[in-house]
Amino acid sequence: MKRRSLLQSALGTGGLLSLGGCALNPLGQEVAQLTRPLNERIEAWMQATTPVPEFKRNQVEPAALLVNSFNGIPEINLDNFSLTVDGLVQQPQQLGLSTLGQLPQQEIVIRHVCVEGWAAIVAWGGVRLADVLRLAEVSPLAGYVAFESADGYFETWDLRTALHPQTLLATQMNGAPLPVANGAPLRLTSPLKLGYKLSKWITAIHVLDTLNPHRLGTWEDQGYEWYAGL
Ligand SMILES: Nc1nc2c(c(=O)[nH]1)N[C@H]1C(S)=C(S)[C@@H](COP(=O)(O)O)O[C@H]1N2
Ligand SMILES: [Mo]
Repeated sequence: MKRRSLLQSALGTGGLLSLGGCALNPLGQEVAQLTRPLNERIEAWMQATTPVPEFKRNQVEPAALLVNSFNGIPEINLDNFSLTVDGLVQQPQQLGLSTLGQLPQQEIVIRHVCVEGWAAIVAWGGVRLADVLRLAEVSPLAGYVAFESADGYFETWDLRTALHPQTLLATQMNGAPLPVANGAPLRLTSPLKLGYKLSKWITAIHVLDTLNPHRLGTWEDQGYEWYAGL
């Protein structure tokens, strides 16, 4: 039902009506084949936009957030820092921090959960990853996103969770600039993923159509679950 109405609005009813009797069926099928991946993506997007309930600002637990870094704290030169967005996109980007600062800013108050057995309610501020990906014009063939970090950490995500409006590239934590230990200048945060999916010190985002099963992520390649949903 949904798919049919989307297809109709995409083509315009006039276009469909103007096709003659026997041309309608074969062409209609062909169009349905061609547009199916895009329609599924739009449906996935609509499902994904259900907001996850958040905590109140006065519920944050600053002392409960432990620093968890497998490879120390990398040195990042902020003067020439830029975030790369490339892969299956129409407009690859090199985004400086001032450009990211001009995008709409959002704060989310969510629980960070580490599989090692601790959790903390944190207020994160920053830009929606969806807004950053939109700047790059993601191809309808894309299905995954890979994140590279300055400490060598690597992660891959499904595009649907990446596009969720509460998935942020954070630059603020509990109302202050994000500390370097927690991933400054840019780290992922989302109420939909476990801690190890939330890469700190992100330097590059690659948009992908398929995943390399041997390169799913720093912990995933050692047996941790890939989706890691909360
Ligand atoms: N680049 C990078 N990102 C990372 C990690 C890391 O070691 N390197 N550790 C992950 C894990 S296991 C967790 S729980 C969180 C911890 O975030 P925090 O140090 O800000 O509490 O970061 C995640 N992102
Ligand atoms: Mo973690």
